[in-house]
Amino acid sequence: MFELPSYLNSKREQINSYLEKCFQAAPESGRLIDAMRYSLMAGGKRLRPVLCLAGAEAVGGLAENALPAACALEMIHTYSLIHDDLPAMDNDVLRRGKPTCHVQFDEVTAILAGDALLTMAFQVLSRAESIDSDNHHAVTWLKVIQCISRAAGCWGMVEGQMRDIAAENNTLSRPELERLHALKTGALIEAAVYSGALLGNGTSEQIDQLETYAGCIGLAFQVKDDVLNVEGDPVHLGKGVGTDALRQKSTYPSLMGLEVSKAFARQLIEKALVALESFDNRSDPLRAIANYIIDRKR
Ligand code: GRG
Repeated sequence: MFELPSYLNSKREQINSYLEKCFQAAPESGRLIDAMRYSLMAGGKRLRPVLCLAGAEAVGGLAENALPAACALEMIHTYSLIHDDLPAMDNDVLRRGKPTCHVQFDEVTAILAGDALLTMAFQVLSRAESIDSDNHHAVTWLKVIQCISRAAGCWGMVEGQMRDIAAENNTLSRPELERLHALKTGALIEAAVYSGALLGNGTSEQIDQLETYAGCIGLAFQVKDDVLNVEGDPVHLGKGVGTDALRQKSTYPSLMGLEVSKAFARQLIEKALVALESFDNRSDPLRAIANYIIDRKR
């Protein structure tokens, strides 16, 4: 039977050692690199890179071929957390169970560490080593770069963040909230599964199904995040709770209540599992991750 904890451990090891390698290649050492490594290696769940590797495996490809994309996604995600925690945005002091980057270092260093992680992601994505002699892989990598850059920027996460900030002290309608989250959190999660499937040489039918899967788990992830912000344990979460209510943010629990939010997240996961029905047991990790997203405590 498939065991998610050992799968997650082995994939996290692979991801962490690749991330370490990226830093060994860095020409400089010092405060900027220290701040980048501090946040990147602070013990996140590695959900996006694991999804990328699992996406490659689900379509019959090798996880290893998707490692640069997986690690680039984690760099982009970490940059977004560093910037999100800044005084100008959420002004949070705790992240991944540790002082946030600007608290540990200072604001200027945190801004630059975020900028440098975002840039490093594209350096890793465009590595010449990933390209074969007939350039077939170059086309695939260009598609991956296109999809990840769309998801990270004004077609995705950054626009979602802008809407999130604009929505403070305002009540959003459910479609507005759904769109905000699809951009802020969903886009990068979708890009993770999609780029993994591309690098695993998935067929267009497989990729279509995986896009449905990813859309559902991306939203479920956010609904669960909102639920954890109401009833989670700060020790497990490694960050504060109750902050959404304090900031008067529109969230799923504030819009539809806690129990309805949990039922909604469960429905989304069921829909995600239906999208995987035509896949064989190589997609078991994706199935297990879908359930983990709503059962998680952090
Ligand atoms: C600053 C451009 C910019 C974007 C920030 C993603 C984001 C946009 C902000 C994070 C704020 C937040 C709490 C969003 C809710 C969902 C989310 C992304 C949670 C953090 O992701 P996890 O749970 O974190 O995967 P770890 O630490 O495990 O990687």
